[in-house]
Amino acid sequence: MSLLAGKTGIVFGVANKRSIAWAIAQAWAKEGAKLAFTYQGERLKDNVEELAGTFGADTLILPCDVTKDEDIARVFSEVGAKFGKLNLLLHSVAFAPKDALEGQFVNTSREAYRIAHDISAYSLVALARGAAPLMTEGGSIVAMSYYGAEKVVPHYNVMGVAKASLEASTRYLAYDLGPSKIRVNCISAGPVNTLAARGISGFGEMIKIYEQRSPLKRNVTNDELGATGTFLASDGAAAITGQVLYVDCGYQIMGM
Ligand code: NAD
Ligand code: 0WE
Repeated sequence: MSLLAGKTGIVFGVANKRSIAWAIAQAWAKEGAKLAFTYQGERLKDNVEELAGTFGADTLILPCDVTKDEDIARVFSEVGAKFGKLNLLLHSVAFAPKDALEGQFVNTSREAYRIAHDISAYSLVALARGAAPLMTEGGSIVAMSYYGAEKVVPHYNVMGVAKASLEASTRYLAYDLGPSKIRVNCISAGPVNTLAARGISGFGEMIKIYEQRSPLKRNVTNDELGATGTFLASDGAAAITGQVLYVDCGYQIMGM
């Protein structure tokens, strides 16, 4: 039962083995998808080559800073040359300058606001536009969001506003690309202890709060995010587009 046999995909956002992107990539590969990977810069090259290399020496691994149009263009040109077509795209990329996640939201600088939105939200639009011409059989685009998009999570600040933009962009992209049978959805994940979460003061407390208050009384696992990623990529989700799926042990339904 290989759900993604014959499908090709590209994964943006692997930094290390804890990355949500790596969990979803492994799940996609296990179901038979053939994957290409990108990494943000030289700093992460060795990490990604070591991880993605486990799928075979001929795995396509390319640098891509999502703030650079020329990087994005080169990635899709090389993916087109290698695969001929594309079925799946994972967007698992976010960044805001550290100081914007520490003080008050009211003090967000114009530059921090711009950077957070460029990397964390606009990049989905740019990647979808690059991928669409290769998604000749239709496709599934999946992006990662967080509850701070809809409710105030102290210190998430400008990232919450950028995630709201990511989720709205998901709906507009779903509308534009629907006629081409390209679906676009977000997974809104509960907190996961990754590189992007480490060093965030109070993150440990947040994990405990989910354990206490979520209906399932625990936190989401990377494997569960992989499984939802596989579902959204598969034909089982053929009629699901423009949605935000909460993979958070039910935390989002609670009023208190
Ligand atoms: P991570 O640090 O492993 O992944 C973040 C990725 O973003 C890294 O691979 C980094 O290289 C990439 N990135 C940042 N700037 C980039 C740029 N300019 N160009 C290309 N890539 C760039 O952390 P993660 O927790 O796996 O985060 C992945 C996604 O999941 C993010 O969108 C994040 O907001 C989302 N998310 C995380 C959590 C959590 O608690 N960890 C919860 C919900 C959603
Ligand atoms: O999306 C995220 C984190 C994304 C992120 C993390 C960093 C840390 C290092 C974006 N930019 C940066 N910039 C850095 O310099 N999450 C969902 C995880 C997260 O981050 C929080 C959270 C949660 C949850 C920040 C404050 C409060 C809660």
